[in-house]
Amino acid sequence: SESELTEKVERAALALRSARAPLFLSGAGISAESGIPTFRGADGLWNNYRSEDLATPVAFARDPALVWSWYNWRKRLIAEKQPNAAHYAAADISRKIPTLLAATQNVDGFHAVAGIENILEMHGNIYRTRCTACGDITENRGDILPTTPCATCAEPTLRPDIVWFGEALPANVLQPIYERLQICDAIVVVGTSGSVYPAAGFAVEVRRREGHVIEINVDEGHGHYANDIYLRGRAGEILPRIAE
Ligand code: BJW
Repeated sequence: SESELTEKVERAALALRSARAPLFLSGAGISAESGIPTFRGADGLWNNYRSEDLATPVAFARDPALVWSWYNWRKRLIAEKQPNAAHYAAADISRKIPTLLAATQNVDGFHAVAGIENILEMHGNIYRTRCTACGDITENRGDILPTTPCATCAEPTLRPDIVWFGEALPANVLQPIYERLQICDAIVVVGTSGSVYPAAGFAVEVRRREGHVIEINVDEGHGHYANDIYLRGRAGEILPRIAE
């Protein structure tokens, strides 16, 4: 009911404000209201595309043109859309709670556009390319072909600067998160199915330490544990209420 939700929003805001080492984690669901498809669920990308054909190093080695056409399509889609109320609320919360460490699994860059400071992009960014020959990372907003040359070396071997299945997450992103998890007493988890590691393990770790797990998701099947504050609903409606 509405009064139950209001009570939970207040508890969540209090838990966050009084936390010593708060952590924020978002997933594809936070961008759903911007019109960006999620991966899993009813309209999820993985219903029409096989992740193992597109989001693995093996897939890219086998058919770089196919992988690039998928990423070019997603780049164009994201370029037409904007951050929504949830991204702005997250930026608001991070301004009000300067100790908050914020991380996202999303590659759309919307958190940064909405003005959050220092968002840790765990799975990379769709507007960057990485040269497989020299490692050069460049902002690259246009369409890429397998023959598009790298600016710093002759090799035409640009890949998306994105973390695929089986690849390690960047250490400079993971290290501050793992340090935070050792002392984290409240985590806000927004719009993620919790099916991809290591991000899926963060709430588990905070629970183990008996911290608060504040979770926002439209789906049922979340928030079954003692210290959980489960807010079922759309991120764009609930997160702004926590930010108030
Ligand atoms: C709303 C909403 C609204 C909708 N409001 N909510 C077995 C056990 C443990 C681990 C493994 C294992 N087998 C394999 C692994 C490892 C693997 C993994 O976890 N696999 C699982 C599938 C089991 N992980 C990896 O490989 C990672 N790397 C790694 O582990 O490295 C180890 C290593 C160490 C040293 C050397 C070498 C290796 C890398 C993972 C990379 C993930 N990459 C992807 C795609 C690339 C990015 C891109 O192209 O965009 O990242 S997969 C895809 O899933 C994408 C996402 O970031 C990620 C997570 O998805 P997310 O964000 O949770 O989205 P959805 O769609 O799943 O959920 C959306 C949610 O929102 C739903 O719950 C909705 O209800 C909700 N929602 N609308 C609120 N309006």
